[in-house]
Amino acid sequence: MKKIENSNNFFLENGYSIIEKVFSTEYCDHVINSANTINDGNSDFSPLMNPHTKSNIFLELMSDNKILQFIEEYFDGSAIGLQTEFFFMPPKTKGFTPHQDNTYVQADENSFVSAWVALTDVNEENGGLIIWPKSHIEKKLNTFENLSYENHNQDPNARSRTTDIPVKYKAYSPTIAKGSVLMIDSWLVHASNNNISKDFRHALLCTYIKKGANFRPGNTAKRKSFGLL
Ligand SMILES: O=C(O)CCC(=O)C(=O)O
Repeated sequence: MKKIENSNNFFLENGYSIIEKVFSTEYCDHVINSANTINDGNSDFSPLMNPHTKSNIFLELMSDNKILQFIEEYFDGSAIGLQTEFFFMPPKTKGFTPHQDNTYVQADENSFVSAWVALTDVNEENGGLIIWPKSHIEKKLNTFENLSYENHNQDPNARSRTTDIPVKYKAYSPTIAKGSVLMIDSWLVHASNNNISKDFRHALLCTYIKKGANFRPGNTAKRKSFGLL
């Protein structure tokens, strides 16, 4: 395993890391307002795919120095953007089933990472993420069809399959403060809780690829790499 002399060691060992308070409350609210403007009063709150193509604020957020420093140290090279997805997650929305992002992206090893930005305080009740620390060590795990397929206001691929997780890995549902960022290894198994609260759970998923690395564009996400600011 690659040795890095700082906080990235925790990420390498555990497959995740939380960068606390990267964005202010005001900035998070500004991002949410921009997403609401793009959604234009629509009563369908399915996630917005690639909102960075509609408003520069998403590209600006994604180009944050603290996040980029973390990622470029991990890549040992330059990072470029791959995808953004904004989640409204209104009350009663079901969460994602357990998955590994690289099952879909099929990127080269150590060349792809996700930054999941909490735009509201998140917890087990309101749709916060569930992670299986250290499960990234397994690389690609088997998946199977999820029979209780239901995904109103959700990504079309959120609940169609699930992952066979070895029992030695234990689920952990971190509380994440508004403006903090969960960094996710491309093979870390993760999911999200159902939102059983009375509030929307806003979050922005940003994915990054190492410059020059291979990846699969995908039929729903339509990934196309792009430069950061
Ligand atoms: O925001 C969520 O509920 C889950 C997002 C996620 O896991 C993903 O897009 O890979």
